[in-house]
Amino acid sequence: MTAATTTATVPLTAQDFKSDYKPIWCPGCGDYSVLSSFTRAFATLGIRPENTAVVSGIGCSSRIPAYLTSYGFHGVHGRSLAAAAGLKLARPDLTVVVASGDGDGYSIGGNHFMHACRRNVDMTYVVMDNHVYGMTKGQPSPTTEPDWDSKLSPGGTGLRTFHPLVIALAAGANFVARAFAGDPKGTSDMIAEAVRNPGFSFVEILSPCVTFRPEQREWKKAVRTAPVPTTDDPARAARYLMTDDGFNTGILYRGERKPYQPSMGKGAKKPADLEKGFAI
Ligand SMILES: Cc1ncc(C[n+]2csc(CCOP(=O)(O)OP(=O)(O)O)c2C)c(N)n1
Ligand code: SF4
Repeated sequence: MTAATTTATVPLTAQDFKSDYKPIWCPGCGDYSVLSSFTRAFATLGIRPENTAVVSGIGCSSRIPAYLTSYGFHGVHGRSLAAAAGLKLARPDLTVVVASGDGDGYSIGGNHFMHACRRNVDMTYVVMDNHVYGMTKGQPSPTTEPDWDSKLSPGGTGLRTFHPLVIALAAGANFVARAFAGDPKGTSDMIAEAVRNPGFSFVEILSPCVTFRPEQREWKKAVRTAPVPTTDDPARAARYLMTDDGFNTGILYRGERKPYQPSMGKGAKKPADLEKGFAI
């Protein structure tokens, strides 16, 4: 970002949100496109890097904060939502976006996922789902098809898949959407909408891992816009999602739950006072 663009009056472009670090993802990885959707969404929202924090865990997808000029926190595997919730509660003025993968978010972080939906802290959770652990070389994840045959899971796991969108609805997420990395404009619009929506917003992005799941290059032929309008009825959205094939994109649910706000009344400690307790 140039010095001229650091003043609040100058509108920022997507480029202003790109850091000088070059992504090291495999050529063709869907995460490149998701990164562009992040920067495009941030520019559209008119937010500023100094007022934005992107928090992640571990995985190829979780590298995203390093490639952005916003504040970033690349934490431990599966714990991004806990770190992000703490950050948002301590600094409600920041726009907080969390980036994750299906291993990071639904396996080791699965418990945090459900409770983040339930708590409804005002932040946006973006999961790049490639139905595999990419970073650790191709183990099956909770969203891997039961019959996916690979060197590490000969004959497939035989396990039914986790259904992230339905689980998010059942647990109380306030915004539930599915996007496809191959549609960067649609994905950036969806991320921007998710950030605008108060409360916990969840955007699942189908983001192909071309190295361990090369067949996912064909996803572009399977994805389509969901033939149903956005609903404010979680049961209706869940019923639809339970029977779809996982390739319908769009904002499937938008609710009106009030975001969680901790009590700041009499006796409540301010973050600065809490920090004093840890001073060495
Ligand atoms: C506590 C802990 N357990 C396991 C690992 C090893 N590990 C690193 S990334 C990863 C899976 C990442 O998969 P996913 O979230 O789907 O991201 P992708 O690489 O596919 O984007 C695992 C198991 C770790 N870093 N820390
Ligand atoms: S291993 Fe898969 S997810 Fe990781 S960078 Fe390569 S293509 Fe992307």
